[in-house]
Amino acid sequence: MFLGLDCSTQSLSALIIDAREGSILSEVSVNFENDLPHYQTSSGFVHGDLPGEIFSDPLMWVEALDLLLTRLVESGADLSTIEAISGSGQQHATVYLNDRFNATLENLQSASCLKDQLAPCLSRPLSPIWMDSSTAQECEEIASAIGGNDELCRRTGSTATQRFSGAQIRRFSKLSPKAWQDTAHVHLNSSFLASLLAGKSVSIDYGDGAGMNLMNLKSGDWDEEIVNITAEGLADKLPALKPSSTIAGNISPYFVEKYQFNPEAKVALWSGDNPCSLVGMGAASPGKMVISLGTSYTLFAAMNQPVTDPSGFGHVFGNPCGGFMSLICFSEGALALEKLRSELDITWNEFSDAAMSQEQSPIRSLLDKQFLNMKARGEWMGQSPGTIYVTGGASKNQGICQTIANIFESNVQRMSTSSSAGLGASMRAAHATGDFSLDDLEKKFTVPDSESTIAPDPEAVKIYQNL
Ligand code: XUL
Repeated sequence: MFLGLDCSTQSLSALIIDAREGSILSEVSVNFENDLPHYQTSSGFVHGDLPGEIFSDPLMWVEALDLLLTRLVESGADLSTIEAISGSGQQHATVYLNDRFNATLENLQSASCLKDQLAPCLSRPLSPIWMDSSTAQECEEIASAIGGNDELCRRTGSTATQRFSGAQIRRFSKLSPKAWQDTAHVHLNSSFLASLLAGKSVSIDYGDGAGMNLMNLKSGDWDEEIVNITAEGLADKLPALKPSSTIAGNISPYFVEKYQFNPEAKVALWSGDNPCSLVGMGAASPGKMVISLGTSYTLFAAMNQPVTDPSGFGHVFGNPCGGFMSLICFSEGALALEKLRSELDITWNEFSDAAMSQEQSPIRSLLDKQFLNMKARGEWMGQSPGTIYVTGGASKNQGICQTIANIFESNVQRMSTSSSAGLGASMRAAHATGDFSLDDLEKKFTVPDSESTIAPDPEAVKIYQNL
């Protein structure tokens, strides 16, 4: 049995798989806003005082971990059967810890809770998360110091990006120099939570590490020059970078005593949610493309080589199964659909019917623009996938899937899982033990919805080719 945890913006979830049988045994979740109301978040985050600032409280994630494991045990899950654990974290969020972090993790007391023991270790009470856009100035400073965005993108896979950790770290070091001095470790959401499980400060993996504007894609190590430009003293505060399949160690005695884990259970490094989704969607080997139609749309695919986007919109991250992956984020894609639907005062079924027709309408026009734009923005990846896997709320909509098939000239297939990041994390845990091949895990767990294949319509394809 393998446990995958997923710390998203809104919730912390657990998924247990039986990798031999190919079944999902338990799924439990803690919703930050509803289950931990004392953090006063809306959907798991709070706005800061300054424009663009968006934070989460790392202690909320810590408290959620105890609550989640309590719920798992209450639901009847036998945690002594878990052989390995891994996890998926919302990308880019940074956690700032002082020099008490390691000693605290080594001496965790199961009679107390994680939150009370970790509270004195934070050198910054809040974590800026991926929704934060307060760092335009820091992005400019970093890019110009390294010789421009093209150079930064060539080395790290992305131009200077406001939500990425590098710019966030620089801003903190400038605005709070004293607290920056007290910071001994800068972790990501993913590596922070993995550290709690392993009872020591663990490495950052290539998948999530590449979302920091600090990792050199070619060497797989921190880019010394960029690290030094980003913030004074940062080099000493960053954990090492390691492949995502690294086993960090055995689970901390805290979890053995409190939740009856097997003391031999392994903790594999966590990764970012998009890299984990790549695995959970069965797309970790090149040739498949995933379009996730959540609140914001994302387009991602595995790549053998770190090809970068010359126009600077796309990103390159580490693929947790080796090689690289591309990612392009389209902000608020599904929100635009919802706005149009409510303005037209129609149901989703009526929306889908209009989307199936090639006749001009505001719906046709919006969808065409969204997905022609997506296709154009993704061209640098040089992929012509035979199949595009779709997931997320709007993927239920037949008209939207047909539009994607027509524009990309590919078959579109819906995936049944709604928790691809958590599933990917549990598959990664199984894969990291060396007992299961990726192929075997994909065949067992990443099966498209039966009869969900949507083929391109040749007449519509012709129209789009002209566009
Ligand atoms: C990716 C990104 C988001 C977060 C969501 O770059 O910012 O997809 O990972 O959790």
